[in-house]
This record gives sequence, C-alpha cells and structure tokens, in this order.
Amino acid sequence: MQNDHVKSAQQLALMRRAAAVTDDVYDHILACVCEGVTEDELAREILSKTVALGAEGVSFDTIVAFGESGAEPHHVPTDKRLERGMLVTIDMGAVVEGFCSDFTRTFAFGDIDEEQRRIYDIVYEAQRLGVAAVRAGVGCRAADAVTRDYIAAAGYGECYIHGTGHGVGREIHEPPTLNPKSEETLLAGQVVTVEPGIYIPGRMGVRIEDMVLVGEGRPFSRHNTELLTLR
Ligand SMILES: [Mn+2]
Repeated sequence: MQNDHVKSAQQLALMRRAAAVTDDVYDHILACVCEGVTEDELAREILSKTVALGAEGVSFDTIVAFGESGAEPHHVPTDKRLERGMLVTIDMGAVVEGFCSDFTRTFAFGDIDEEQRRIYDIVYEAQRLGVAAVRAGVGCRAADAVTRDYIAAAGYGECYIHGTGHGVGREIHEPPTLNPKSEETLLAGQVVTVEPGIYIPGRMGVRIEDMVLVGEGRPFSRHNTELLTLR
C-alpha cells in the first residue's frame, strides 16, 4: 500500500494547496506579461512569487517559452523578448509540505494566426479527452492513446514527442507513467498529469497540462483550458 502512489486525504489536501499556490502564481504572472518582457524575467518572477505565497519552492525548473521556443518541450528560459503574435507556454509547479504541483498553460499574446489557433484547438480537445479518460481500471497505455490518437488523426502525430502524463506526489515524476509503453493500470486515488502537446520545430509549440485525481476526473487547477489571449 505504500508504493502504489495512492494518496491519503491528508496528502491530497497538501497537493491541492500546492496546486492553489500555482494557480495564484499564474494569475500574478498573467498580470506581468507585456511586450518586451523576457522568458527569464517571468521564470524568476514565478520562483519569487511561489515562495512569497508560502511554498517551499518550485517543484522543478520553470519552463517559460515564447514563440518558436515553444517547440522545445523542456525549453530553458532565455533573454528572448515577448512579441505580439507569439504563443507563450508556461510549465510550473510548487512544493507545499513536501508535495508537488505541476501545471502548464499556453496562451496567446496579441493576435495569432490560423495555424496557431488550429494547433491550440487540437491540443485543447486532446487534453480534455485525456482528462476524461483518467479513470480507475484504465490502462495507462490506453489513457495515453486517447490523446495520442486524437492528435494523430488531426495530422500532427509526429509532432507529439512525449508521453501523455505521469504520477505526481512527493516526487514531481513518479509512477504511474502514461505513455505508449506503460503496462500500469490507473488506481483510484492516484494523481496523474494529462499534458499532451504539439511541437513544430522552428515555429511554435502548444502544451496544456492539468493534474487529475483518478476517480474524480476534475482538474486540480481552477484555471480552465480555453485559449486566453492577452493584449
Ligand atoms: Mn508534468
């Protein structure tokens, strides 16, 4: 029972606090977004706000990716400046009393083109279907296939270059793993991420991630996944 990564009520409460900190940090960061701000500046602000809100720290190195940098799933923030027409991907989390949160949103800064919008909509729907598929007794490979098959059917299968998600708890990455090779089965009370993405080298990327309690089906975050456009 200790190694099945099923969370106790007390552990879930800590994870919800970690997710709530991340939600509040995200609100703060959206208010900091402006033309010319750098990826680095936003990443540093995420770290300081996460600590200011009472978390022990961030749960992993924050990813902030503007425009073509979004094509790298693990982009390390640089001094790249934000311009209108870019998509922005932010992947971040907090640690509260030893428990982690993990959260990704992609939003638009100014007007985006048709391709950016199309790709956003595909990832949005894949992620929504993936969240709905995270139920007790479902194979992790089958849950992965829900997002993967949707993106492949939309024509972007080769641009989805990582697994659908992973368990989260004391560790930012823990079992079970949702990918095409997984042989695990989801158990009620586990917490997993659902985070499909599409990455177009040299152009753009979109990833949307929520933590979900298996058996509940409701994301931890209070931020919905509709496309947000900042002006
Ligand atoms: Mn994740």
